[in-house]
Amino acid sequence: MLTRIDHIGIACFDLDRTVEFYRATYGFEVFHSEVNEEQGVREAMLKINSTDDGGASYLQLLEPTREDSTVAKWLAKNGEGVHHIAFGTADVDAESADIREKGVRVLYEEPRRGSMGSRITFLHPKDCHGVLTELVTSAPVESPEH
Ligand code: CMX
Ligand code: CO
Repeated sequence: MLTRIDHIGIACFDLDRTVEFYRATYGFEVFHSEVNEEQGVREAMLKINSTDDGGASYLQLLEPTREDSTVAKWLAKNGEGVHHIAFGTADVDAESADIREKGVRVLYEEPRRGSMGSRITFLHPKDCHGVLTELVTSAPVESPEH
């Protein structure tokens, strides 16, 4: 089951300036930032709200780290803007298998590492009415030690 909007991915040329726009305009603060070399992005996650499945919804601001990355290619073609949407699920493996059976191309054989230790995969935008769609299972919340 897909239970929340996990994030909206927004491609930008300058992460620091874009973070500052979201802070100054809306008051959103950076919850987490990291570089994901496999995906070729430097990213900032701005937490917007918690969700009733125990997760949260974020904006994911993305700046490419290399010219041959998917986000760099997309920015060169389209300029800045909304790059993808991501749905949250407790079981990205099961969701991927179900959706693949429906004839939608799931881009990865096995989910890969996403923000904050999550596991992610993508659905091809050409099979999703033009929307690059990501599926996310968050890393388990560490339980306090007893
Ligand atoms: N949204 C909608 N359509 C898109 C798109 C996007 N983000 N990216 C590409 N497309 C469309 C293109 O417009 C193009 O359509 P036309 O043929 O009609 O022009 C078609 O898809 C092929 O595009 P392309 O520029 O040739 O790009 P590629 O096929 O090389 O790559 C894709 C497209 C989806 C396979 C690639 O972007 C991908 O693997 N994405 C998943 C990984 C990713 O996006 N990582 C960055 C985010 C990381 C994170 O969220 O953590
Ligand atoms: Co994403």
